[in-house]
Amino acid sequence: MKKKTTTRKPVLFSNVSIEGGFWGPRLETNRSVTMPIEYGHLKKTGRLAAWELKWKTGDPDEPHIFWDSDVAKWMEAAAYSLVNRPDPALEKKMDRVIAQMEKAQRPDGYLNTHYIAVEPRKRWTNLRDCHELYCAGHLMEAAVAHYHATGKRSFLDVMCRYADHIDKIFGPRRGQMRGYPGHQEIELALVKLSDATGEQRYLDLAEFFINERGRKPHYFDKEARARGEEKEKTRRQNHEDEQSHVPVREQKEVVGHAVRAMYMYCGMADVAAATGDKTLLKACKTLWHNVTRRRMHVTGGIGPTSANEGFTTDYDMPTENAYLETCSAIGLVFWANRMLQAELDGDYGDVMELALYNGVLSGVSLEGDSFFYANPLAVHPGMNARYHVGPKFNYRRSHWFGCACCPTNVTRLLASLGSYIYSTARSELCVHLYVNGQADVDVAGQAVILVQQTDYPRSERVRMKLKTAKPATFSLALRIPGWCHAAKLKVNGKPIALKPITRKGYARVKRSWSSGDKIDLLLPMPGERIVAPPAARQVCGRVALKRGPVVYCLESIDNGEALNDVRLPRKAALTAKLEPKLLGGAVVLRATALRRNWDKGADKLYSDQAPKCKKAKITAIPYALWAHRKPGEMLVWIQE
Ligand code: FUB
Ligand code: ZN
Repeated sequence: MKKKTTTRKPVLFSNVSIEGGFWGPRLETNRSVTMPIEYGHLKKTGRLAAWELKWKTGDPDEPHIFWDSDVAKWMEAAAYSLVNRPDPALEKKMDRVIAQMEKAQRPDGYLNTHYIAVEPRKRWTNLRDCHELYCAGHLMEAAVAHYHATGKRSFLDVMCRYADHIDKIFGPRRGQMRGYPGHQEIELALVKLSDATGEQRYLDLAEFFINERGRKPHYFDKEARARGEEKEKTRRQNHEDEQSHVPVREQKEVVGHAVRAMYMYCGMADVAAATGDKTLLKACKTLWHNVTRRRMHVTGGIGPTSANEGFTTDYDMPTENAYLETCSAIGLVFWANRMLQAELDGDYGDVMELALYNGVLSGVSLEGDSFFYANPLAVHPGMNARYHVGPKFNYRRSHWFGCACCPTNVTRLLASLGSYIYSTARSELCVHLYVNGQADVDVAGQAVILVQQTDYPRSERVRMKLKTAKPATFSLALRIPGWCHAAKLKVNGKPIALKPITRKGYARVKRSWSSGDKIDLLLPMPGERIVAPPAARQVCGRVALKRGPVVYCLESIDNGEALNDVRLPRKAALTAKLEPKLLGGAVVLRATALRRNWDKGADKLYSDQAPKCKKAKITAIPYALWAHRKPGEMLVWIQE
């Protein structure tokens, strides 16, 4: 389809610097600690050596079907990091990996370490499960990032050859395969590749993959028969796991594997933006509504069960067993940012921010060296140690995983965080996130610098300053978060009434802006209680504590054991205090709650006596910061 672009575009991280404040130190840790550590893991586990194609049957470290994606996500993060912080040694390291990839590429353009080294005769025989197109997509994203960062075409050319090969194999023409990925990812990557190269075929291929999905006769059934597989009598049979149960425009509920779903919706939003296809955008909005109104956890985590790493039913909100993979919260951030460009609606910004500060950030430690895969909302270490076997479900962060999708995913998101803060349209500059730093943008035909000074979300105050060579008339659209009920705005010290200028969560201040103009935004964020609907039976009758976008939890190191015994009376005041020395500087919430006097000595399990309660002080910390001290219990949903 003919190319058509939406008018709103994110300001890319290359034009945004983030320093100090809440994010500066986290991003520095990401660059200087996490990235090198991850490179070490990629090396140690054989993921880098896999590209040498020396593996033989019987050797250790058999290249796994999605190892290529781990290396790719690391390469993408490294490329982003080169933009704002040139690093010749890192660039050389990347060049070496790229040279290895180029050498590994087959003459026809094919490139996948597992299928070249381990199952050379089985290329493209199991699209449903085997991740070839998924790995290709991650490599394409990395190549585009590397090209933008360095201007070098080395990686991009490799991936264009691979994309050309895939474009020959797949498509609607006679002799082509009408397949599509079991794990979506290549769709959004092909749109990026098309943007970077101007090659329309890549966009058309992304559109093909999206349009073909779920058509009957079902491709995955056909290929399963060709593999000689019996028809499976499992949930796989209905193809919800990989969101191919019906064509994408007919999908009304988010189902199946959560990361696959998120990446698919990103691809749909991208194709919709690039082609102007309103039916795809409409499908995205329907799915958005379903996930955010019925299937999203209070932390912005999604996909509650490990059974399919994904969605279950409406309002299913487990706590101790909640899976909520870090990657799926990351996928939600990616998708929300795309939806924001399609439509300036604070709903998207609110969810993006919620997932970022909670479901995503919990995935990496403050020190940057360990990670959560699952992000449950309650933990009892005794229970976890015994029954939630393996590092995915854990009460402390792991240094790495056999299935290591999450660590490098967080790294690439944080390394490009600048791209999620602003957008520009012809005469509009939008601010979605409040982050200390500076953006250099073009708006209304003028170069404008916007400086943000803030310690948000620890602080409620955001000061912005503008610099322009000459006055420029444009509208500054500021997200007024949905959780904020008493926002206040001043421009050059003069209060501006927000109600008349706020629509769908964005306050638009239109005027002629001059250098030195100051904007002060106050976003009061008292500690508050969040309740869930009765249908969310696992958490109903409980409250989650929240301050601004930050969700809180109790840990036993602050509150003693048996956290489920804590009851928080509705009237108990919540006080917020910044503790500069705690967990890198955290605002804690304190309250006087109640605890039951349970007769531990009684030799029986149950009691027919109403429990007597005594007062107990509680301290809650930001959820993303749990599991940094002595292991113990953790609880988000507190009994009221
Ligand atoms: O399958 C590749 C990645 O590993 C998925 O995105 C994650 O959910 C994990 O299964
Ligand atoms: Zn993951």
